[in-house]
Amino acid sequence: MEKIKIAIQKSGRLNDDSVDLLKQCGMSFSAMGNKLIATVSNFPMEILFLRDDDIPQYVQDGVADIGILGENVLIETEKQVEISERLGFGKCRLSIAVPRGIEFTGVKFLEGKKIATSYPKLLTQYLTKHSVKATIEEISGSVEIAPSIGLADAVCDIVSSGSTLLTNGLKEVEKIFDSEAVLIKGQNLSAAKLETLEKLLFRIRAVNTAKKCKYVLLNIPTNKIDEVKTILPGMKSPTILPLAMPGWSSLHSVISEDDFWSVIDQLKSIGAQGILIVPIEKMVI
Ligand code: PRT
Ligand code: ZN
Repeated sequence: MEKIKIAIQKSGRLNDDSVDLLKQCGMSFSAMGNKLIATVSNFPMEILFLRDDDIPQYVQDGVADIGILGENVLIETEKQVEISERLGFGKCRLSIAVPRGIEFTGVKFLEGKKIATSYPKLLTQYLTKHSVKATIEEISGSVEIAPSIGLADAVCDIVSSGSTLLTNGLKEVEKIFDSEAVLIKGQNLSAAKLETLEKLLFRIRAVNTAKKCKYVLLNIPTNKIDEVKTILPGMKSPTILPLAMPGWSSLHSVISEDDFWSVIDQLKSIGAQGILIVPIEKMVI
């Protein structure tokens, strides 16, 4: 396998989750201190720590082979790279917000207005799609203060909990883009590097699939097993083992996080006991 270089954020909101994901994939490295490069000792990989905005350019130019960054930044930088995998962390949205006292009547309200943003390309796409003409005031930080200092009528900024908007007297009125961290790759990777990337993606998928599921063990009266199968219809047959106590069986199964609690409630209501719920570390399907 040929060594692959991955660029991740040096510090900021995506750094911890990117480092954690690589560690959960079994990569052994030290990301301590002010280092710009770390070598993985047990996988052909080198890690470059960069500002997120620079990652698409580095991957396009082949300085890094792959990278992890927010899709919002990827789209905004418009570089020739491809998304290999959506990673499920760093979730946020790009939204239009206006001062709380303003009555927002829909996207046409923005006609002729001034909108402050660090995302001029995504905002332009949105305005063009709705045939709205507005002036875009591009600023690189503290976008949320623009209306209160008279710089703009509205903002277009990243929102996660909404508390930044709230403390600045703004309200979110239109979501224009949903973002999460993505793994990108350059367009001219050699076959040997693509092979290494496939190995990494295999591990990432195993880690991320496992995060969405729980392993459940429970005891159930044997005559209820047909009912269990109707409660867990979507999956392959659960494992059922007889217990030493006559009339009872032990059932092992994997349940998706999404319907986890409702499934547990239903299993309890038909007499399940001794329910054990175990996190899954990796899952290969
Ligand atoms: O130094 P570097 O350039 O690498 O980092 P950065 O300062 O440009 O980015 P950083 O670390 O702030 O964010 C990196 C990525 O995290 C972003 O590109 C998004 O993809 C993602 N992300 C997820 C967020 C947020 N959540 C987020 N809440 N990025 C920014 N914010 C900011 C937002 O700009 C606003 O100021 O947080 C504030 C809003 O948060 P709430 O919770 O108050 O709504
Ligand atoms: Zn940045």
